[in-house]
Amino acid sequence: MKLIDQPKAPNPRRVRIFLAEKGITIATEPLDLMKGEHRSSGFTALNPYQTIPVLVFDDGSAISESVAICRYFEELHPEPALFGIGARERADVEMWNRRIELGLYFRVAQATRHLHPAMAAIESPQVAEWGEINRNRTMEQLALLDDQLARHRFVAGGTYSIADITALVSIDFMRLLKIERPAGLAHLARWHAEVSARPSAKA
Ligand SMILES: N[C@@H](CCC(=O)N[C@@H](CS)C(=O)NCC(=O)O)C(=O)O
Repeated sequence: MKLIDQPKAPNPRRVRIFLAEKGITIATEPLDLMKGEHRSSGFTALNPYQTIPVLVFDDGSAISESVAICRYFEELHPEPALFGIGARERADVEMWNRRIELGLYFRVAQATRHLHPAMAAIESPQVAEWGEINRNRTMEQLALLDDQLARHRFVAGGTYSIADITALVSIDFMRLLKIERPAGLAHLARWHAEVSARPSAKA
């Protein structure tokens, strides 16, 4: 089994942090998005959607989508639980992971893809106006997250989960476009310092 990965890309990092939290080590194979390697026929056969990460099994079959890969490992290695325990906690984790992925991550990714010159390699055409709209809307998403973190230690409540991983990766991805975190969001800053200090954050 191996994970097709790129060290700087945010979605593969989600899986690497998840595996580090579980203490799981697997082989990785780097793929260079900037050289268009994800558009090769060999890679497209593994994932027709041409995105990484992809988990490739020894029989040649594959799973893509970061959350699907994480769920696979959660089933095999339930502890520590990163998708919640019990009906209510699982629903909270699902809700927050989707909110962060479809809200914050989407905004940061669209801003970066449409505004950062290096991203022209994978986003064509780049539409600067759409990038600016998303950069501005990132601020609303950060304020919503700060409000949640004013009341809870972690994104989905009292326990670290995949929602924290998705949020950490999204916020760190803001650095590429130099999107600043508003200084007033003290709860977000407190949480970011705490989750960044976990050994898994280096993954
Ligand atoms: N929903 C997918 C998103 C994967 C994704 O967008 N990966 C990026 C790297 S972070 C990618 O491969 N982009 C290539 C492209 O858009 O051409 C997941 O969670 O795995």
